[in-house]
Order: sequence, then structure tokens, then C-alpha cells
Amino acid sequence: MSQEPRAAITGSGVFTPSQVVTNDELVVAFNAYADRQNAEHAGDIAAGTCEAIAHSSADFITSASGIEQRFVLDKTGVLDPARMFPSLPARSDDEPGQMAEMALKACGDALGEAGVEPGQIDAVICAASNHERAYPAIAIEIQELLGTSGFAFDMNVACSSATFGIQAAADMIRAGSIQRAIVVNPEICSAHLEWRDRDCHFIFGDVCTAVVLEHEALTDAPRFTIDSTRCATQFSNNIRNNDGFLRRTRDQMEDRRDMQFMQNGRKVFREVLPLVADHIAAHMAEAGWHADELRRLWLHQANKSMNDFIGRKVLGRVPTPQEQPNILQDYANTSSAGSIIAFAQHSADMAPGDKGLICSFGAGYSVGSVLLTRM
Ligand code: CO8
Repeated sequence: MSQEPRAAITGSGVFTPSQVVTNDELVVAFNAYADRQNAEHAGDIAAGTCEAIAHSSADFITSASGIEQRFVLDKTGVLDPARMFPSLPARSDDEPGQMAEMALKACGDALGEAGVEPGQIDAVICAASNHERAYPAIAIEIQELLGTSGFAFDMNVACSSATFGIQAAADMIRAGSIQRAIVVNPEICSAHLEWRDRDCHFIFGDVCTAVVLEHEALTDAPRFTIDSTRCATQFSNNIRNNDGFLRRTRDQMEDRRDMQFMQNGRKVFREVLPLVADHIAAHMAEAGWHADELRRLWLHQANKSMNDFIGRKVLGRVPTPQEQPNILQDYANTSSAGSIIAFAQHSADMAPGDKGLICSFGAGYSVGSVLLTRM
């Protein structure tokens, strides 16, 4: 859809946790956990009533996903074979929450790049694939800590939270209800990943990203004009997490696998790829954009083969690493933040008139795309 008057992204920021877990470290911890479990259940395994846990492998992880390491808020808990879960102690209600704390650095950098004071921001949208509490909204805590004006709210569209958040903010700017917004994506994936499941223990990492959006008439500074946005959803159980307040009844408090991230990765791969390729093609056709005009693709960072496939489909040829930068080798999948990390780290070289596309996809299923022109 053509979008006049237009909003523009004028700043972006990334908070990267200080702790890194390499594939080798991850696999050593997982295999130690598997050996402990197998020893503990040796009788049942021998009797055939329980299956032995197979070892993980760093080579498999790199070749299946392209991931080489991930950043996490707490590596000790994740790598402890007796724990296999981050140790993030509960904070008192008077302390900043984990998500709000991560958000401050990312938002500070985005505001600094935009040259905007916190008090000039009319709305904070905290868009992420999980929130550390039900209420008050994390976004309102961020509003308080930053000192922004107006209002704030949380939203969750899993891996597409950031692009859906950008569409929501851009629409409000176009409609005139606000002039400036921050969309912030604190993703603590480590706390809803099942580190004891070999099929997925390598997939996710922690990070926080933020972008500042402004009404285009308010700035002459270098910016990325949002030419058009497009969001789509289609229900699927293939990526699911059943944790939620209705499930936490007393009789259901046991260690349940479905209370963490679960996926049928193969099906996701097969079903999401055509969905995303068609979505981008339709969006670009609607906006009158041609593949040969696209200078950059900032894609969701879930899997290298997936990105290579989408890049080839969109451009009609193999994109160069400059045209389709990947960051998942360093960050792993950071849910909604992945495409925004790629944007934040690989956009400074673009010249006025250059066109680029942010695209996210994931649970729901959900797909979001944002067409940008450097001004
Ligand atoms: N080490 C060694 N071998 C392994 C391992 C391992 N760690 N894991 C699996 N294997 C084995 C399997 O058992 C299998 O063996 P066999 O052939 O004997 O059965 C073999 O390797 C192949 O396994 P797969 O078929 O599972 O392997 P794939 O090639 O399909 O790769 C992937 C697995 C990487 C998961 C791939 O399927 C993939 O990337 N799929 C798409 C995933 C995706 O994009 N998901 C989106 C999720 S993100 C999202 O929506 C956000 C949700 C909210 C955030 C959650 C935060 C926690």
C-alpha cells in the first residue's frame, strides 16, 4: 500500500549481551547432560522403556543452520549440565526488569543516531516474542526509564514482532495520532528455549534492537523512508509454546516440554519458504518495485539456507553477501530482532535513493515486510 505522508526510520540501536556461547561449548554441555541422563536411566534404556539421548554435534549445527555462536544473558546456567537453563534471578518490583534494562541501551543508541530527545517520542512499542510479565506493560516501564511522552504498549507476533511493530508505528505516524515512536525488541530467547532438546538447543540467542520512527516532514537528516509495509498471518501449530497463565494450574506445574519453544523444523522450512517468497513478490509488485532496484535485503535470521533460498527467489540470482547480509553466524536466531540487527549493522553504506527490504517470518505463521528508501 502506498503510504503518504510517510514515516521514516531515523535511528537504530542494538544491545548485545557480553556473554558468548560457541557451538563447541554448547555441544560439550549438551553431551554431558545427555550422558548424565542416560546413566540415570540406564535400566529403563536397557529395558527399552526409555530412549537414550543422542549426542549433539557442532558440525551438524553449523551445516544445518549456519549458526556458529550466540550471545546470552547468562551462560553459566545454560552450560551447567545439571541445570540447562539461564540463571536470571527474579528482581524486586522496585528494580528495572530484565527486558527494560536491555531496552535502555538499544533505545539510547537509536535515539542518539536519530538526534531525538526521549521527551520528543510519543509512543513506545515493545514488540517481542515473549514478555517477562503480564502487566504493567514492559513498554510502559521503558517509557518511564527513558522519559518518553505519550503512551506505550507491548505486542507479540513471535519472530515478526519488529516488522509488525514498525507497521503499527508507521501507520500511527501517517494517521497523525503521533509524530515519533520507538519500536524496541528485547528478545530473551534463552529463557524460552529448551536447552535439553538436541533438535533445537542451538537455535536461539539473546539481544535487544530498537528503531526510531519519525514523521518525514520533521527531519532533513539521513533517513530510511518507509515506502510501504505489508503484514500477513496464517495459523500453524508447527512453532508453538503453550506457556501462559491458563496453563499454570497447580496440577500442571510439572516439567512440561510444551511450556518452552517447540517446532517441527522441517515442516516450518517447507511451508514458510513459499509463503515468504510469495509475500515479498506480491508486496514489491504492489509497490511497483523491481528486483533489480533492490540494493539490500535485511532478512529474518533463522537459518542460512532459508535466507539463501529467499534471496535467490527475490533477486532471481544469488545475492552477494553485501546485498543479503547474514548475522546469524554470530547471533543465532534472535527472533524478531534478527532482521533489525542486520539492518542496524549493514545500512550505513547505503546512498540516497538506494532501496532495501526488511523481512521477518516465523511462528503464527507470520510474515512482515518493510520497503525502505535511503534519503
Ligand atoms: N546434532 C546432531 N544431529 C542432530 C541434531 C544435533 N543438534 N539435531 C538433529 N539432529 C539429527 C536429527 O535427529 C536427524 O537425524 P535422522 O536423519 O537420523 O532423523 C538429522 O540430524 C536431521 O535433522 P532435521 O531434519 O531436524 O534437520 P534439518 O536439516 O531440518 O535442520 C533445523 C534442522 C536447523 C531446525 C531446520 O529444520 C530449520 O532451520 N528449520 C526452520 C526453523 C525455523 O525457521 N523456525 C522458526 C523458528 S523462529 C520463531 O518463529 C520464533 C519463535 C519464538 C522465539 C522462540 C525463542 C526460544
